[in-house]
Order: sequence, then structure tokens, then C-alpha cells
Amino acid sequence: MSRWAKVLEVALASHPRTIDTKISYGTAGFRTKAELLDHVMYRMGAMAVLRSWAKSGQVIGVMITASHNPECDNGVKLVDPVGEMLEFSWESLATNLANSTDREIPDVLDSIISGCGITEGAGRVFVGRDTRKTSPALSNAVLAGIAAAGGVATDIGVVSTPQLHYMVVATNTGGGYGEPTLDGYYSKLSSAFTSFLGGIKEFGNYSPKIMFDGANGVGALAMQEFMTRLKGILEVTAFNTGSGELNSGCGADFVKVHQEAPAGLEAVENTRCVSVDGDADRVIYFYRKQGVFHLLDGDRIATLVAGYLKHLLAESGLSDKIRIGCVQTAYANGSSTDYMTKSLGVPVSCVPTGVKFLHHAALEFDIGVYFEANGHGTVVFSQGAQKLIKETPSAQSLAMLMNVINQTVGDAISDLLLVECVLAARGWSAEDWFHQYSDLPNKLMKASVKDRTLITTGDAERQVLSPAGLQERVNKAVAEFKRGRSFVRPSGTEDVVRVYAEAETKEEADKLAETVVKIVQEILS
Ligand code: 16G
Ligand code: MG
Repeated sequence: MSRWAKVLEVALASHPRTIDTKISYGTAGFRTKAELLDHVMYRMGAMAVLRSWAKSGQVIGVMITASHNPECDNGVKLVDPVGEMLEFSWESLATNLANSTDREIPDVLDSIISGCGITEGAGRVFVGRDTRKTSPALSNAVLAGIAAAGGVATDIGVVSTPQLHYMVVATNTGGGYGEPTLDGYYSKLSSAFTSFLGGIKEFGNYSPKIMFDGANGVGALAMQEFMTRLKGILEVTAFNTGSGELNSGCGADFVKVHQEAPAGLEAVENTRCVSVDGDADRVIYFYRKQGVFHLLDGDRIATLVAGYLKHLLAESGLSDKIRIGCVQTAYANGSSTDYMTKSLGVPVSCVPTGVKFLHHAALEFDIGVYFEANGHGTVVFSQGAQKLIKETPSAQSLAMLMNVINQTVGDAISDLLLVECVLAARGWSAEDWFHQYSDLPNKLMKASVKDRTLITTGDAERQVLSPAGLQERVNKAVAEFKRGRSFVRPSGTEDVVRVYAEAETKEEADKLAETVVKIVQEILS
């Protein structure tokens, strides 16, 4: 009898594949309408067990969420033992397993085992889920897959994506990264924040008061806990805490895309406001003054944080020993890159879209600050840098700030606490922060084409490699505009081609984007 008899039996009886639409493990796992996902969840449970075997029995995470997508969607992503996204080479294995027939499952699992040279051992998997109504049933499917494959599941329940990453890393490091419980997570971040703020004598223009938009998701629940723990230190007024629809008219993606305040915060003036997304791994700040909306996105967070970390390194005499750098994508506003490199003197590397690429590139620095413009990001410290910082008496502020940061993955609430620390230390209001530099006007558009996969890109998505002739025409269009820049890439999450353009004025940025959309449609029609 095949070692997978149980997996097949449960698949056929309780989690059969009843649809034959192809699904792919994309930038952030599988993501689609919730009703199409039961069999995928079951199979990912089984696959997580194999991944744990391949990683000598370390814990693997499975997160059920569709992040900022609408409530009707859902998704699943796997978390590797050190908190990173599932290793790239396993993405196609996941896609293959998800799309096979039920009866093919044993063969596909066997081929993973032989292809990756895996020896069976302990298979430990942590399962977390967001607040979507469809998440409990899908989580049960994952748990069934883990059990059928002979693994040991721990159901962490409703958590943010970064909380699940924390749990995985804290467990795999035997508590070295922090106590492996949710209480450990809250305690680590809130006590570091409290100590850091406690050490600041003068707040200047900073006031410890924010308005928080929880996107009606799990970020609101996490914030509830922080509000209790940070009482009297940070005053938080929470909106969109769960009674409304998830990500609808609120949340970080809404605010970034629409460039307007979310539900409940439309009329708030002169106050720092923060929005997180549906699984709380993205954060966006904004404020309104005299009716004008001002966005402080991931680029702004990166410059704020990198500038301050660089200052702390200089203050503690570690500038020569610890190299700080920043990682951005092509979507970073040209002004933020200029400010980072020229005014702050922090080197910037550019990588393709997707957290995993940024995270890897950030590990090349001793301190790597990485943020996508959309608000995904964090700071990572090399082991050497962490040790040196902890052992250097003049680097105590830096050591405290390091503990506010969830290094395992971008964490909206940890990022929020980090931003608050830096603003407090600088004595800045949101307006002071905003006026550090001016963004170049820009425009993001979508082009619908028959087959977006015909477009391939290189140079961190800044150049089109195929079809032939497309890049030349984009170059020609860009050359017509002062400070013009534009690039084209196929979306990893939607069936569209994305077009980004920036130029000296808003009108020109809009015109450049529209021109490039037309070029794309002409060439790909
Ligand atoms: C996913 C990525 C995000 C990226 C976005 C781009 C993760 C966890 N998430 O949401 O980083 O910005 O895709 O979407 O990696 P697009 O390919 O449709 O433009
Ligand atoms: Mg998210």
C-alpha cells in the first residue's frame, strides 16, 4: 500500500478537487475566490509536512489569507523555517500539486520526495488564519492535510501574517528570537516601544497620538491588544475594527490606491492616521491639512527609518563597522531614491516586486531597510550587527529600536511602532516628515491585453526584454518628458499589465502613463 493511502482516502472523501481551473502559486501564494480553494488547502497541508521533513523537522507556517483582496477571496501561503516566504524552487511543486487530479496526489508527493531527496522525519506545521468568514473551514482543510500526511499541526488561530512568521521563527530558534507565544510577541514589541519612548526627553512637534484604520481585519484585533499594553504611552483611536466589511472602503491598499482617507476618517484634520491591510503586513500613514490629503507611504517610511538608523550608527560610533543599505522596487518614487542616496548617503538596490526579493536583497547589508511603496517592509539586521549593537554601550537606543522591529517579515503594527519611535526621537510631526522631500508626480495604470505573460522583464522589472520593440517605444515616449520615467510589467496577482510613469508635473505623468498603455495595447493586441 502506498505511504499516501490515507492522504488519498481523505482527499477523495472530504476534500476532492471538483473544479479544473488552473491555479498558480504566485507572488504571495495561491489567491482566488474562496470557494475554489478547499482542495488546494488540503494539499498544502500535506505539502507543508514534506517541507518540514526537508528542513529537518523545523516548523513550517501555513497562513490562510487573501490580504488586501475583497472578503470573498481567500488564499494560502507557506512560511519557511527562518520566517521567509516558501523557497522559490518549491513554488512550482506547489502549483503542480494543487493542479493534479486527486488520484495523482500520491505520485506527485512521491516525486517531491525523490526530486528533493527528502527523508521522512518529524513534520511540524503551524497554521494561522485571518478574519475572513471562509477562513475557519479552509483552515480545517489544511489541518486535515497535515494529519493525513502524518504531520503534527498546531492551530494558532486568528493571527496577522507577521504574527505567524514570528511564531515560526521564535519556535525554530528555541526562543532565541523571542518567546514563542503570542503573548511573547506582544510583550517583546510593546516593552521595547515603551523603553524607547521612555528614553526621549523632548517630543518637540511629535505628539503620541494616532488614528488607526484596521481595515476591519486581524490588524484591528492585534491593535486592540497593543492599546491595552501601551495605555498612557501611545494614544490610539481605532476605526474599522471589524463591524464593517473587510478591506471595503478602508485599509492600506484603499488609501494608497485612492489617495484618500478611509471610512470613518474622512474628516479628521491635522492628526497622524495609519492604515493597515487585511492581514496586517502593510502599513500606510497619511494626514489631512486644510482639506488636502497627504500620503506617507512605504518610500517615506524607508527614508525616515534609514535616515534615523544611520544617525544612530554615527552616534554610537558604529558607522565604519556596520553597513546600512536600502532595498526598493521600480515603484519607488524617483525622489525617494534620490533623497536616500544623495541626502542620506544610504545606498539603494532595486529588485523585482514581491517581499521575498526585497527580503533577500536586504540580507546583503549589515542593516537592510526594505520597503515597497505600497507599505510592505521591515528592517533586517545581520547576526554580526545584532551582536555588535548589543555589546556596544553607546548603541543602547539602537538596541532598543531593534527590538521594536519584527525582522521576520514586514509587520504593519511593528512598522507603525517603529515610525512612532523615530518621529518621537526626531521631534517631528507628520508634516515635518512629509516635508523632507517632494515626491515626483506619478501615475499607475492597468492595461488589459490578451496574454500578459508575453511580456518578460529584466533589470529589476525596469526593462522589457520581450516582445521585441516594446522597450524601444517606451524609451521614445519617456524621452519626450522632463524627468520622465516609465516601466511596464505583467501583474503577479491580476490579469493585467501594470504601467508606471512619473514626470515633472502631474499632467505629464498622466500623459506619459496613458501613452505607454496605448503602446502596450498596440503591441500586444
Ligand atoms: C503581492 C506581494 C506584494 C506585491 C504585490 C504586487 C508579497 C507578500 N506580496 O501582494 O509584495 O507588491 O503582490 O502585485 O510578496 P502585482 O504583481 O499585482 O503588481
Ligand atoms: Mg497583506
